Amino acid sequence: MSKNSLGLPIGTTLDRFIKKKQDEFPYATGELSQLLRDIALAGKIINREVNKSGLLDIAGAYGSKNVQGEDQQKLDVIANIRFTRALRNGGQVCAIVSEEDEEIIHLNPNCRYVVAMDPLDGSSNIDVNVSIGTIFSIYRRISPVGGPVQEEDVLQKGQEQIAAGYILYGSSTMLVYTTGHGVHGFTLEPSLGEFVLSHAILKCPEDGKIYSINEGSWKYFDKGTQSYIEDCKERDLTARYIGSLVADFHRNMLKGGIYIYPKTENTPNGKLRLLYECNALAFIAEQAGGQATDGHQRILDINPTSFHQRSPFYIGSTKMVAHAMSFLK
Ligand code: P6P
Repeated sequence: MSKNSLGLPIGTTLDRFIKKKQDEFPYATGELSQLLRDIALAGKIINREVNKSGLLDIAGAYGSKNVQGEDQQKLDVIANIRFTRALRNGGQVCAIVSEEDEEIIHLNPNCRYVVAMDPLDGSSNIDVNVSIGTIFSIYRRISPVGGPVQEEDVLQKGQEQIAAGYILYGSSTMLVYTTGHGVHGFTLEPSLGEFVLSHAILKCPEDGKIYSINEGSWKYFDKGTQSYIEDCKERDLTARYIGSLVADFHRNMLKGGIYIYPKTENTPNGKLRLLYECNALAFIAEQAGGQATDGHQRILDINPTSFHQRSPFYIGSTKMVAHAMSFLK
């Protein structure tokens, strides 16, 4: 039977992969395994709804704004409900921080894991059938199990993540995650309803020729970022910007590239949120051999001070991020 680079048979399901990885850690209780399964289940449900959003009355704006003051899309709200319900029912999570909720969502105080998530990033692309994604981070709580979840349980450095991943609802639906032992990608086989191992040990090329940034905001960029973009053009690099972070990040991780959402006059701390966008993708990028900074420091070293704080974001191939940062000194 043909095997992949992990020595696993082709067609290994996510469930079998999780179990195999759990067996490699004698003290594993199975709680994290169950949590990953719960996330995968919610991802399948969202996938089903995303794929039909044009047919059901679930596309378009919901009519309210999220904590960021952004118009919530109907699928934003649906995704938030689905993920919260899956994690509540899965029984492994004590609290959630979600882009769609201002405050901590308290679940079961007897559980050890905290989840920070963007249930559906890039959702304004839903109506025009462009790829979108779910992003999640998993932490162990700091406060005692059984007691009320504290802010300290949520405001942990990205370096403390136990696991992180994303689900990309694209031309195929993929779940990509790490538990700190490499990055692995699973593709949903719709006829089976199973995520199947398709990208064992994902690695980000140390250099690349793709840069992703919204150049429409050029005049609001700092001089350093402007100079870096001019340098990219001088070197005939390729501009690719989908306007959906997970899709841009995923392509750049596979092919080599850099994604930038810098600080601007309108967004002095950048647009992307540290807890449930930057940290998760930074953990994955580093595990794949890439890099992620805020332009000056490693994303995973930033001490969070609020649930929805934003950060400038430079992420992708190590040599490209380092080169970009050389323009920002
Ligand atoms: P802009 C989507 O709203 C998002 O959070 C990311 O997915 C995406 O990369 C970025 O914002 C797009 O922002 O300002 O370029 O439209």
